[in-house]
Amino acid sequence: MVYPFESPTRELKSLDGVWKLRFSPDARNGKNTAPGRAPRGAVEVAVPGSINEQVVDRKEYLTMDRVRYFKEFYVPASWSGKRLFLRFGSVTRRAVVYLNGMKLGMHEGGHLPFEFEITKKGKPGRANLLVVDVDNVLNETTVPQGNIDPKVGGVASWRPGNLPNVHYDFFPFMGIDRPVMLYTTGPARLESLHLVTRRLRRATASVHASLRVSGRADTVRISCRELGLRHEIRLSGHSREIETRFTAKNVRPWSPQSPRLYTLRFEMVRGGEVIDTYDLPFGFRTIAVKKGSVLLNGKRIFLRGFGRHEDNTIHGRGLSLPHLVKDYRLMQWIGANSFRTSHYPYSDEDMYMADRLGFMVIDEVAANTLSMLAVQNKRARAKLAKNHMQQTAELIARDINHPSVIAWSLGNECETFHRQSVSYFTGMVRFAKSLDSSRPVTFVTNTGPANERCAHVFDIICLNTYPSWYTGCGKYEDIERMLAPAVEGLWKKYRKPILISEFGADTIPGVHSEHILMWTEEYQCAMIEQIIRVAEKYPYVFGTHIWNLADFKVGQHPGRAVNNWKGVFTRERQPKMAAHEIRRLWRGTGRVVGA
Ligand code: GCB
Repeated sequence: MVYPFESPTRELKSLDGVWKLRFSPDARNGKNTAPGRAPRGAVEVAVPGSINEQVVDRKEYLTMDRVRYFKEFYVPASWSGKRLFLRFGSVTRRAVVYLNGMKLGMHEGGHLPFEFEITKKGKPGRANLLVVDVDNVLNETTVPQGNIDPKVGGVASWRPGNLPNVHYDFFPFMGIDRPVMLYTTGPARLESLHLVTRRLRRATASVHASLRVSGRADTVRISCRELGLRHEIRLSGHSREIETRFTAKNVRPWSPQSPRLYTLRFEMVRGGEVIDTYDLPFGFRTIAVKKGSVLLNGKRIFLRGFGRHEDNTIHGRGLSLPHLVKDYRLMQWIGANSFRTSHYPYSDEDMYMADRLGFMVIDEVAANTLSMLAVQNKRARAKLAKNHMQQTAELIARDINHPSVIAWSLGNECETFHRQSVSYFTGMVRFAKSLDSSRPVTFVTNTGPANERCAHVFDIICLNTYPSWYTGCGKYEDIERMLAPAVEGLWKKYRKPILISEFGADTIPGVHSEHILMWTEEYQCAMIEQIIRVAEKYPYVFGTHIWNLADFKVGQHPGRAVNNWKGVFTRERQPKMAAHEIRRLWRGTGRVVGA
């Protein structure tokens, strides 16, 4: 699947807006046929947007249960005879989709797009009814997991009684979180596209392309006007899978300092006529791991940035473009050059912005704090692995062409300290590499060198560590002493580059103390500054990501007051004191406030 950009042959229609919603008991009673029209009593809800913060009823706010969405829309009469597709940017977490009473299919897993061809089912020039059943029911084999009995121990025991019942530290928002689009293509079209810059030397890039096409065409043409590039592939017989190579000359490589993108045009040609056009913004760059360093275009990189969340007031996890623009502005203002999509894939819109603005991204699948103890029997573990692989495959297929993506993260804090996890993650890494061998594969661990068992199967290590917060509470002066054994120990044992991928302090905006106490703004400044200073001394540490860019919503738990307060900005994106301090550190502005 490729992102639906419009083009000379493709038209788009957004189905975003106010939809109808039913917290639908009938669906739960097993009467699972989609009704012909929106029932009376359905409430209104905005799409895209998570449901939870749009409602006021407490039960509805906490819901992870099944709901049913309804949307009436027109397929323009002028689209008659064209191939027609219906695309969801993401639905969290499971969707069953019906059009005009017919089931189109289902999709399992949030945070990733899916689409259906509706050429035969959509009615041009007439009203169409779309019905989407959505649920966020989690168990030990879903990715992420939820409703795990804390008695199994390990990560499942972290937040017993958390409401909603997930053992991790972010609110399990549900709903149609990203744009819904209707779009047309020509009679033949590009189905999928994987481009990898294999070699980039003296401004000449050698690119390997794997394409899948559908429909009748005799030629696929790849071109780039700015580069004077033209490459044609003749289609023979019924072959729809294409492997090809082309060379681009006089290329300016993509980098954070100069995020140069070129428009690559893909045309389906039949009898000399172009019947479908697809334009992809693409950046040429290479990424490699060498000894203790990560190299972009052959040069060592150092990441400065954040773990983030897709989280905003009212929108929940729903895409809000003004918030997205603001988050990038704030990251630029503070001097960040990178982030991790903690703890699930972010929107397409976010990833394209990272390409354009030159951010380096560690792209994480939604495998957050997988409890391996909860899947001790073989069948359950195999089911979890299958879901994990499916989401990894969908993530890689969606994001492989983004120059901003420098690594795949296969999970965050997933009990990699068990012996049984080794075979699980060995298989997972092998699988990811079979889909993309051009990028490093990583994972995020909070396990020290003594207990870590899986790091050897990954290319780089992301370490979450909270010295002076969860350990050595309040002792920010001791950070160097606390950090050293973890960082030096992991390096000695594995000899792989390390990113300090999380560290931080909960900070209530406006709370101060001359004694630099936990939860105050002074404490956040002091501990972040210390960790950055210490981490930057290690030659094999290739970056620091502060937890978190902004405060974010969590479930109910005695350790949290509504939000996780480790943001450097508030949930409304106002800077805390630390934001100014970090800006001074990263941009060398030399002053705490002012331009
Ligand atoms: C972590 C998790 C993250 C939490 C954070 C915290 O290690 O990866 O999801 O929010 O710690 O603040 O406790």
